[in-house]
Amino acid sequence: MKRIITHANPDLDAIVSAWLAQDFLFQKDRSEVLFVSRKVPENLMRHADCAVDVGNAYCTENYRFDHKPPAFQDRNSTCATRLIWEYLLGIGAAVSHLKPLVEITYQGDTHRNSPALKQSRINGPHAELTRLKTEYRDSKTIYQQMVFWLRSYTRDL
Ligand SMILES: [Mn+2]
Repeated sequence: MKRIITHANPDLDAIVSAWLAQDFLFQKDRSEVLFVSRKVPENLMRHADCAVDVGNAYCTENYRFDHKPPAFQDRNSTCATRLIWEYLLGIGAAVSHLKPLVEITYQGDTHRNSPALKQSRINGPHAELTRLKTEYRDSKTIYQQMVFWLRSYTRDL
């Protein structure tokens, strides 16, 4: 069982990057996502097969995909979702159609603004995550529901 870690109370960047790890990086391997404190305990970090949007490290060989310092000086220069997506593109995974999702996730994570982001907050992934957070408290449940939604949403991209 591969273990992916990200932060508790996940935002869209944490959710999409963890989902990319599950469905496209580990695909045939069974994997689970653990939601941990943003200050990741050392032993959890060491034993994770992949870390997204936590850990402050960017190292593709170890599947560490965080965009916060010291990994990147400016955390807004990229996001965890974009980092793992670019890595997957590089190894030939079938993820190029996910570019619009990666773009709005990045814009939302870095407080940019665009018509696509506004639309996402109306009826796209941002809206769905906000809705799920009013319905559920538990990170794991919110994540699982969001994964179902993402799988069907990205079928039409
Ligand atoms: Mn992020």
